[in-house]
Amino acid sequence: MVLRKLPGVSASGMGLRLSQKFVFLLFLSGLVTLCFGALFFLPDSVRLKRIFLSKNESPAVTVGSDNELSKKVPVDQEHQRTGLKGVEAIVKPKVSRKPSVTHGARTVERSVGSRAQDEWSPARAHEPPARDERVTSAALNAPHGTTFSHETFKKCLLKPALGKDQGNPSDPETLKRREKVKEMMKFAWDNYKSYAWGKNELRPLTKNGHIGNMFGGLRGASIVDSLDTLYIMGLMEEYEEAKEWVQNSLDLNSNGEASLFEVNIRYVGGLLSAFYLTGAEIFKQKVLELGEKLLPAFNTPTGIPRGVINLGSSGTSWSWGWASAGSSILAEFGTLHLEFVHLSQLSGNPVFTEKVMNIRKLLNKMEKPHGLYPNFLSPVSGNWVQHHVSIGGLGDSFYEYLIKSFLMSDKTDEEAKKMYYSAMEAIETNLVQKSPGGLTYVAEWRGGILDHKMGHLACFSGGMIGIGADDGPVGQKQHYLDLAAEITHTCHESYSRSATKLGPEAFRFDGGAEATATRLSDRYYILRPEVIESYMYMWRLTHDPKYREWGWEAVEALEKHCRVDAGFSGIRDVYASTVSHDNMQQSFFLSETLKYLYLLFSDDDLLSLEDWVFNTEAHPLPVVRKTCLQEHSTRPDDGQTTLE
Ligand code: DMJ
Repeated sequence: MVLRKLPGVSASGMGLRLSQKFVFLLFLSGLVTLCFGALFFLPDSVRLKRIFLSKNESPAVTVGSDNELSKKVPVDQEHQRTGLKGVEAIVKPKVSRKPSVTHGARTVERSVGSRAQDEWSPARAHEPPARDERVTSAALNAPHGTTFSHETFKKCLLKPALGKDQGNPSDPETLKRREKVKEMMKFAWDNYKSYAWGKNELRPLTKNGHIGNMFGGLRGASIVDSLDTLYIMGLMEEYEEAKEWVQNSLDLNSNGEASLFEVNIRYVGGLLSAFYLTGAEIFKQKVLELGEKLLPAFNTPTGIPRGVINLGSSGTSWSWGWASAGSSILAEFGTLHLEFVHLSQLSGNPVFTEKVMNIRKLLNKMEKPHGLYPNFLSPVSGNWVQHHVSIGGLGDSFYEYLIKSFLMSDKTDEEAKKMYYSAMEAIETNLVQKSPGGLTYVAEWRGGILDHKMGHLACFSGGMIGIGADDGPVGQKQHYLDLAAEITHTCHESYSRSATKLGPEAFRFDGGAEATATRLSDRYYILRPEVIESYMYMWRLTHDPKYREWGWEAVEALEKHCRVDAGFSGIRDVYASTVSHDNMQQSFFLSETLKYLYLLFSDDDLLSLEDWVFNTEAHPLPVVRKTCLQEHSTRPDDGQTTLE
């Protein structure tokens, strides 16, 4: 618009008439309002909103009414809950990295992982938290409580960690078997060292290293996962190499996208147990530094962490692209408790325990369909997202951590105990089945409909139910021991019904199947530990020699089918007598499978179950005896941990 002075028209100072000025100002203010408003409709408006609305000023609505979540939740998040803007508004941009290298229906990338995750595919669900939302090193090192003394801790163990004689079994046949397992560990380690040192895993066929993308740029997963196994096996030279690598080369300043769950169970768990077993200060330093980096994942409206976190300075977190509607996974956010309680114990900083207690409280209060815990939960609204329930993948280690939290608290954590036994009751009522052939199994539940399948991952439950047998409702001990034995028997059947005597990834009990895989895509075995894990616990609980026999069958099968020139490899089809290898030596093979086998052939006082609980990656964490620790810490002769 051109503004000119018109003849005969009075004009004010700037040469404009009053009405022209008014129109101009009106136009200008309209333009400004429009531009400002438009910013809020752009897809990536969160950052701008942050500039204009401080965290505390977020407009809020009330979500729910009868639980802890009945509090202020920013409108953006409410939109996700009500679908006003749609889930996509929150989870965009959706990065969906589909697995690339397939063998069967899965890939190494996809199946590397865990009971908790099936695919690596984070969806960016949240902007980075502001820097000041992070817990700073200063806060972490603040004098929150007492300084942890390793000497005091050792006095509170009922038995020496490694037993009176390193767990040496008196029976020569068992000793021979134990030596064989030790040799397997040395072979796996030596090959990792020769061909993949510093990488996350060994590729034993191609003789190189694998990094993958689960650990956000962290390296040396096989080293950190092996520390305690090497130590308890007395492979001291190898343990020293591993320790030196942690000291000089474990770089925690990585900047990639990591699975919170995987980093926690392997790195945090591995470093914690290495510290407790050896007292070497370096492990404590590293684990506290790493623990701090995980805290931003909890910056969600509910405090339920997202699955993927950037370990760099941004602390950005995401939900998995494959998880429904930006949800978090039960087995991921429910598998932090043991490690986080120990992070608080070592640092004196209660923040770690607070984070996991918040998760616990929230889950405890929520309404549960038939008393069951579905696998997907929104970290924004705190509501269940889907009604899929499983004691295998996606759900499993949540239940494991309930009973182990109780045991690790020296049986004082009543809330964990109550939640565990109620969950067990619901699982027994709704999921536990008997096949026509008389095999007991735990089915999956999809909104009330049973899927008659059991995953290899679910086979850990034999051991879990076994260790929980003592403390259940009165008169239930034998019942739980029987159930544990029946499930372990079923899992053994899934091994013995295959050509290789190794078990498939999932087996079914429908269409005439009894503990066998019916789909090609379920036939692989990736050196997983769960079945052997249950043998180990059932041996310790019952001393029935069949568990050692079953363990030995597994050793022979591993030697025959999985051992290759340069390490151990998973196989693609357990039913084929001529095997095809997947070229991956998983880090959990060293951390779990071989450790559980070694313990199976050792005396019970090697890592006694009275003193230790194993995290879900088989890293032993000590029972916390608060009263004992306090009593000893007041005595002057108790030293602090020393630098090694
Ligand atoms: C391990 O990383 C852990 O046991 C996890 O809980 C499940 N998946 C693997 C082993 O199968």
